Amino acid sequence: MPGSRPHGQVQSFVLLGGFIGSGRTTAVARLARHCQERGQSMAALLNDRGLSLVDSASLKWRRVRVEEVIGGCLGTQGTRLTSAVQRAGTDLLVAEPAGTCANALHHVRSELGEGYRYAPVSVLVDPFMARTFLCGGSGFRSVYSEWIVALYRQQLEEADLIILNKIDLLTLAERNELAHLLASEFPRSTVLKVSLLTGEGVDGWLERLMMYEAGPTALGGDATVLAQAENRFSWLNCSLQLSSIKGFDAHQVMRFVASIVQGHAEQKGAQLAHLKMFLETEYGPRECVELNQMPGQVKLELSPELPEPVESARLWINVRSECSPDLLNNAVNLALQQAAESIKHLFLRIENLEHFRPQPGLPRHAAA
Ligand SMILES: Nc1nc2c(ncn2[C@@H]2O[C@H](COP(=O)(O)OP(=O)(O)O)[C@@H](O)[C@H]2O)c(=O)[nH]1
Ligand SMILES: [Mg+2]
Repeated sequence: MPGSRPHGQVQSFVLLGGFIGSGRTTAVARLARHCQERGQSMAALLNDRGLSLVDSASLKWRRVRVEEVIGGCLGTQGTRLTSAVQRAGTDLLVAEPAGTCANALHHVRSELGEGYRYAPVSVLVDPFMARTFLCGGSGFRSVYSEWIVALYRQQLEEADLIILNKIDLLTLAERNELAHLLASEFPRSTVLKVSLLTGEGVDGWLERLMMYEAGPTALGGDATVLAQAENRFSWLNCSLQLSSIKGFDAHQVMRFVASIVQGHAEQKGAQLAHLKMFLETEYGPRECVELNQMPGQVKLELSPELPEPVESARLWINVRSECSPDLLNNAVNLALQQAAESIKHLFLRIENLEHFRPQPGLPRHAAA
């Protein structure tokens, strides 16, 4: 029941907001490790749309307890949110709202009530996006529409802590300059410089999350911005089985699929906000490969090579872009078809493939 404290051990609620690609899932995994080391129980509340979610697969593979809250923005999910919290029953709940959400804590708090310790709201930022958001130039503002730019601002306005992530990619001077710019633009927030990759600054941040409380969440956010921004994005989620009697090179398959999807989208004038894949082998070493591409940063990130050819695997593909869902569907279908035709002995069987754009005005619906 909304407003009452659930059964179980739930005590602290940590919200990790931010735009797509800012590092929220990486932070969830880092927090899970922190809790494991201290014998605390933790569950990740992943808020997204549809089935076959890469982040869920990747976190479960890392043995993180995952509860999915599937539908619109986390704060609008009513009973789905309360049920997920009750199912979890852990010391700590770490929520990753969908990248197109803002002002989630305001709504979560009114849904769950005051029986929790709400940790300071952290909003993660990718330095490249933050810089082009603040200073212009080719990047964020040239890639996304005004609604997405407004959403990005709204996300940051909710932050108690702005987590300037990926500082390993910046010089010392760049870190300081960007932190200063963020602090001037969002004076109610404290800016922390962090690299989830190297661990720099992470302990100090986690300490604050564990010790302090969220500031007052007076802001409910501008509902028009949220609705418009959500309605601009399209989702594609897919999961499939891959097999080959002779074995296949997992990296080759993922590179191939990524390049066709990316190439097709570009050819049609679309920019992918993120293309993320996760591969889990069924036999032999259970290894994973993840791949992300950020706007303006052509980037292929692959986990270390699998030690031997893979005979059987499951692949998850998630694509998010400010374009039509059909475009994403065509791009992924083309990539899978060409992979089956061009990579010798590779057999693909799609389990689930859905592409959609959230319906405006129906914030509580679950994606089809
Ligand atoms: N260089 C660098 N990359 C990072 C860091 N944190 C996350 N990433 C990468 O940023 C990408 C997006 O991260 P992810 O956690 O999936 O972002 P999310 O969309 O906000 O959940 C992935 O390729 C991560 O490996 C960091 O501190 N430094
Ligand atoms: Mg994520």
